[in-house]
Amino acid sequence: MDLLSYIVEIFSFPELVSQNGGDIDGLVIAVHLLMLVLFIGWIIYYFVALWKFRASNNPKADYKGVKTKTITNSIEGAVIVAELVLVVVATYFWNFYVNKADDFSDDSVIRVTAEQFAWNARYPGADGKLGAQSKTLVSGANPFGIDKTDPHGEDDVEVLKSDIVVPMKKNKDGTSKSITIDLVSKDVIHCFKVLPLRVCQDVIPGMRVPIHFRPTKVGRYQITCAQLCGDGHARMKGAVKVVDEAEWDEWYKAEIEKKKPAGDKPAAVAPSKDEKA
Ligand SMILES: [Cu+2]
Repeated sequence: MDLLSYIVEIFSFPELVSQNGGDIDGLVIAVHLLMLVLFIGWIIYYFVALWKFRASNNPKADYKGVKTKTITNSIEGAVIVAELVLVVVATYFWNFYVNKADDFSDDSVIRVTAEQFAWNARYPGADGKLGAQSKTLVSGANPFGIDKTDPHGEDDVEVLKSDIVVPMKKNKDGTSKSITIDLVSKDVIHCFKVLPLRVCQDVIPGMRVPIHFRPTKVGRYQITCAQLCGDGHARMKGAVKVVDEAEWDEWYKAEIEKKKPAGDKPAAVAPSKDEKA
């Protein structure tokens, strides 16, 4: 019994904590069912061929083979049908997701920068907007290429090589609000893979690739880099920490506070400026 439950467990899907992740699982099941049908079809064909062309029935080998075009036509037909199904289904879903993209409210946008071999996050400050970032500005002093001339960037919160904290907020109808993570890379191609969220997206240098998900359960979920990105690839682990709204507010406030020491000074300096005037 233990063995059976173990077998069931290793063939089951990993924990699901994403509202739309079930669609991915559905697609995986559909592809496997299609493969099962093809597998059974070819096995039947194999045994029919073995039986029909057995040595006792055909003592002399026929080197000319089949002369009719039935087999060739049916195989070509099957290939055309399979391709058509793929193109039609793929186009339908592509169209569906492209047009539905507006539904993602972008309530929380977090920029995640991948580097050899860590994940870094940047959150918008009080203005709710992230400062501009460009690969052309990357230098030793500015590892993430932050555009210092963009005022939106001044109050941004940076969390380096630590858990990427995301809030689990609910809509009035009980559904989860969408989180958008903008993925950028500082150096080479990485891949942001979080199995329980059913997210797996390549992070490509020079591109900003947004991903969307709606977390449904608080917890800490491992990020695996799913692209071989260098000799430290195997240790390029991180975590997405999904927290409830209260914990998020507390965490975010604390991060803003951390930036305060520098921010407090202008307030103290400001009156002296007035005095001068
Ligand atoms: Cu990597």
